[in-house]
Amino acid sequence: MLKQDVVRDIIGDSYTARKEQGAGTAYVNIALCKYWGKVNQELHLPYNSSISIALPYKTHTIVTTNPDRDAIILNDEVLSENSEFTKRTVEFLNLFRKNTYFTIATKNDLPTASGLASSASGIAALVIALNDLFNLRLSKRELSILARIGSGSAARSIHTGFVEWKSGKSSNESYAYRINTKPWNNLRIGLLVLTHAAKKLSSRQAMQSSATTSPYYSAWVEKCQKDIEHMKQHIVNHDMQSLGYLAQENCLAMHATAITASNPMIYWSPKTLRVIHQVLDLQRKGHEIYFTIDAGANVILLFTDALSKVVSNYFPDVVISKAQFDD
Ligand code: 2P0
Repeated sequence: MLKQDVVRDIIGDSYTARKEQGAGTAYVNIALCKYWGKVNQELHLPYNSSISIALPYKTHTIVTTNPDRDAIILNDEVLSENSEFTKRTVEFLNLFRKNTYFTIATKNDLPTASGLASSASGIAALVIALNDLFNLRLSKRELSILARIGSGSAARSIHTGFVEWKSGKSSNESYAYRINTKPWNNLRIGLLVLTHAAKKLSSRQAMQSSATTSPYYSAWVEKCQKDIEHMKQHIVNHDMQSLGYLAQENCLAMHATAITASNPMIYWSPKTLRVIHQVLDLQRKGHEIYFTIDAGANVILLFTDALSKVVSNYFPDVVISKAQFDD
């Protein structure tokens, strides 16, 4: 099965632009139980399920048809055909075009100091905008599957709140849904940008290298199966301490597979390691603060509002936000 078959299964062949423009908004997500490796590279079917929380930073995208060529406008700037962003967007649009081109105008509302990636919210917003343009009225499950074939973590950005992306055994089974729980209003997420340097190896390459060469990869997948079930309980219970420790442990296990790949990826900088030690010290002093780290050097802190002052004093550059629970 190819990506194109997934699209055809979901939207058929007879779709066309039904209005002048389609619009879509999607939020950034941070994984508490990580996605790290694919069983199926073409369809982005992951080895394990993952869980994320939405942040209040979003991508808003407007799509129109264009008779002449694709045009990609990012934050009011027309991008060149050769930019990575244009290439990735055009490649994804190829799955949806029938003798037509598109103009994509996309805006990211992320604080520049946040160090957050917008690729997941970007693909999710584009899928929602295409659904609107073609007036397809797809379900969130179908939108999540379409976002997944663009980029795995985008499957989760179709929703807000706490989200589980079920690994599934086939394309139809591999989608994200919102975990049913009441909003957790005093949860806080702190973003610590420690470097603006580009990654040396993309997550896509690094996760595959971990999956195929790390001696610990099978232990990681086994651990994830347990972590997912525990994490869901901690979310429903609003249990900061258990959620924080588990998110931290899951992150370290993911990084262990990257560090032990034959092409080792050590994403942490000396500054990252310093923050890790600072957080562990705070924990030993009894503070409920925890970290998670994605495929990069920046650190994400998890705590409740009661600790916001302590966190701001300790980490003056931290950008603190609530989680996003509204669509
Ligand atoms: C996550 N990451 O769960 C993990 C944690 C990075 C570290 O999802 O190849 O950009 O497009 O499916 O979604 C980054 O991977 O990879 C990611 P593709 P994606 O958030």
